[in-house]
Amino acid sequence: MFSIPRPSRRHVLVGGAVGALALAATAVLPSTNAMAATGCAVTYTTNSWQGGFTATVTVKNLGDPVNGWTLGFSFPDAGQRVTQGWSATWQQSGSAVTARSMDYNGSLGTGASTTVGFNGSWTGTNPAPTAFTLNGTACTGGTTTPPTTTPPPTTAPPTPPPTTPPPTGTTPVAINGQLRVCGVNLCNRYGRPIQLRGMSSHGLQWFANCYNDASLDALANDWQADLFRISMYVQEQGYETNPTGFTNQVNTLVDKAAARGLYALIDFHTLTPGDPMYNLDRAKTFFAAVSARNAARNNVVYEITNEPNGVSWSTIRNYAEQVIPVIRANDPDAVIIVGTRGWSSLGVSEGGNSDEIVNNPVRADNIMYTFHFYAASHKDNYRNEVQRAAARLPLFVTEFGTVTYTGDGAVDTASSTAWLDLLDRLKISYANWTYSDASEGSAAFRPGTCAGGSYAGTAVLTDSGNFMRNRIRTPDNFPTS
Ligand code: IDC
Repeated sequence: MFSIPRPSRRHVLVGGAVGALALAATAVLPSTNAMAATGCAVTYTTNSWQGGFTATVTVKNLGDPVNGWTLGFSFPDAGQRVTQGWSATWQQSGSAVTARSMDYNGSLGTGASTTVGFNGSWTGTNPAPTAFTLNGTACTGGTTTPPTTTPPPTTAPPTPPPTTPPPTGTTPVAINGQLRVCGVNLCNRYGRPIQLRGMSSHGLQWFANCYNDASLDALANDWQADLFRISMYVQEQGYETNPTGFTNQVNTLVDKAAARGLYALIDFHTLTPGDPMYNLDRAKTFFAAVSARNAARNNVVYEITNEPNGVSWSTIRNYAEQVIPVIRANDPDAVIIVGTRGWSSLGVSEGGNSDEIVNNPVRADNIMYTFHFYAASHKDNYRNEVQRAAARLPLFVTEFGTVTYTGDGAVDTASSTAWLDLLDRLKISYANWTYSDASEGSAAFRPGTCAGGSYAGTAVLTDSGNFMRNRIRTPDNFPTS
């Protein structure tokens, strides 16, 4: 499913050849050290479409450690512009571009690499830059330790990959592209209803070590998932303790999802307190940042509040009508998902039902409503309400468990199967709680898996993980016309 490249235009430049970059290590080492080894490798990859592109630039330090760096390059075409950068401070003057390191990625040890990126626009042509500098020093390629090193090899640059991409890619995002709500469904770029199936992270503040290239490779390739929900708690040592750090962590995971053709669901994981208004200012700040940063991406879906509880629908609606415009200002076409009353039970867990939403919908387009369930706790009366609501409201199951609402206990196979059969039939998208190795029944991985670093296959899975992997791995049904 993932063997064919996405329909993007890739430029890969490797150090020692065109695009290699020199690290001016002497600028940051003690001035007596004039013998610092310098050198690095750069990979510059673009994903381009008419008028726009996303560039991902990975810098690998092949020389001595540096602490603080400025990357420089020039666009070959005068119409190329950086519109929004991340993981560095980006500036453009004429065709010259600079990216200055941030506090958290300025230190690069020998052999270490860091990835930065930007969204850009272009008018004429969109070629990749061919020369880079770091801290003002032109790239010479490879590792250089003056004055005793041998010159860099003069081998020919590697053959670039073909510049004509295949007509279609096979990842979920390559096939479906920008999503939008049509009627009560989630539709793909062909305007056809689809169902996305995937997994939710656990709290990023606790399980950051579970979300990395290897685990997301397993999610995309072994699980063949479509969707990764990025659960950023706001309280419980989450976002409120370090807004910049958590925002960056979310953005990094959006990039990792995008690199694998997975949709990324950005979950502003409010839980306690249950009143979303408690976090309104934080939500505006957070969503302004992530929507500006990811506006040009087509794989992002925004979930603005996880599980409101103990508050009226009108309060939730009021919150939504304040947060949605913040996102729309930057990212007008993204799908946005609104939590519902009673821990996103459409009101059922607090004695209500979906009529309160149907009668007073959020006044915004291209939105969906959240429904959550835990299969061992929530059964026929909840299923009946979902079936009833699904005829009138676009629903997205952004979180559910195969176990009880505590997140623990045994898998309820019968109820979980009944739920997922229903969601499949109604083409309701879902994300399962959790893609983590938490010591609780809802976690997909056995405790200790994330420290081990190997995620594919069934040996690392719990009962819930096995059940979910089997459900998610079955072929998708994505119409392409
Ligand atoms: C649970 C976690 C658990 C954590 C607890 C409090 O599984 O490890 O201690 O949150 O943060 C939800 C929430 C989700 C809960 C989950 C299971 O969205 O945060 O996770 N649940 O209790 N709603 C219903 C169940």
